Amino acid sequence: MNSHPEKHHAALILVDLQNDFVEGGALAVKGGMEVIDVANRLIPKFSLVVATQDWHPADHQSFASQHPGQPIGTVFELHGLTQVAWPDHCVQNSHGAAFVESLDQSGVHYVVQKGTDRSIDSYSGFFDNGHRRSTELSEYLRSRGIQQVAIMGLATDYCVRFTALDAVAQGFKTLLIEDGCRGVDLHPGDIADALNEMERAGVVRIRSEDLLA
Ligand code: VGL
Ligand code: ZN
Repeated sequence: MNSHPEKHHAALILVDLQNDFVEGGALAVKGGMEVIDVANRLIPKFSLVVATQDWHPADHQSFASQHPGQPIGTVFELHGLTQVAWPDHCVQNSHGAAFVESLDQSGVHYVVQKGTDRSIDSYSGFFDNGHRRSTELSEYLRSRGIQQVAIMGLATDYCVRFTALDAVAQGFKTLLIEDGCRGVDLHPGDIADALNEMERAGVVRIRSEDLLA
């Protein structure tokens, strides 16, 4: 399979390249800052670049702080869905929610904000975790003739994983840029499991060099 995107039908999707997910942030992903250079090298290669932005109200119900006695990293049920209790992160208009300063934001054409409804989490850039509401990202991409997406960002085992799985399910040929991703690995093996799950679903695993050649 040819992993080179056809310039006019491919979009780059940058997942959650925000201060809270890199070193020093509230939900820092190990090595998160290392993927910013990968993003900056890829951005000029795509005619369409989309960035997702985790964008929570301060009282978002995925925050452990909203559930006294619920330690960070533990799992609970939230309105019928399994939910990890996260530290407060990516609060709307906070520094943590802003894109990493060194990211070439001038090359980003469209920002998808997600996780804005306090009652449900939204790992994917396409739908909330219950697939109850769409962000209309699919429609946005299709209306621009996009048939293929290349995805990278943070975190491999959460927002990247669900964005890629939804992209495939929405009918996009979906490439995962592995060296452009870092994961949480709350339980060791979560990152490897996420990569395998994406591959089984039809996601094609590539490296940034494959797109830069
Ligand atoms: C994410 C946990 C909570 C992510 C967002 O970007 O992967 N993970 N919110
Ligand atoms: Zn979040």
